[in-house]
Amino acid sequence: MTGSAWRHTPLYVNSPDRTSPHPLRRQLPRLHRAALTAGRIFDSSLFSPAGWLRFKNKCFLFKGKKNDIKGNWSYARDWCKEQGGDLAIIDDQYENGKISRYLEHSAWIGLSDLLAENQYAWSDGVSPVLYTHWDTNEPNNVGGTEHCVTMKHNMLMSGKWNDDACHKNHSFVCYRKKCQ
Ligand SMILES: [Ca+2]
Ligand SMILES: [Ca+2]
Repeated sequence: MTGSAWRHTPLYVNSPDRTSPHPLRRQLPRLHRAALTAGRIFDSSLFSPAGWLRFKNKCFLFKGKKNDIKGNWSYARDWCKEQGGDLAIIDDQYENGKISRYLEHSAWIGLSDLLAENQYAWSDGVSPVLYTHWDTNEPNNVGGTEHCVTMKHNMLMSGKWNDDACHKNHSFVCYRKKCQ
């Protein structure tokens, strides 16, 4: 049955006293249980309704695919904060690997050495740097102007980190604790 047929099917037919439910009416409890079950599966699966992806206890959102917005590092951080999160904080190889598989372009993450050269810190100001995954010869602070970090993605590889100039527009990855 199509969705519109479902909406327009009366639940009571040919029953003047409305005590004889339409056959569909008898299916409602089962349909309702199925919907609830589907909801639970949906909630605990990778995709949340708003597009956040759950990897263990964190949720990540990927911006900048195809015609989606891109931005410089500050814009990206502000955008993530408006969503109740921050730029992605990556604490281990598992998270790095999962994120790298969803990238379509190199993307900003929350790491920078904006406050002090070569003293890398996460943009929330408190999370310790537990893990890094620098590409070969990175971070190299080219021209003394590279203070924000991307996770690289290209035809050959995905997932290695590079310090880049913060004013460049890139895709970006947000994170937050709750998916919804
Ligand atoms: Ca730097
Ligand atoms: Ca670099």
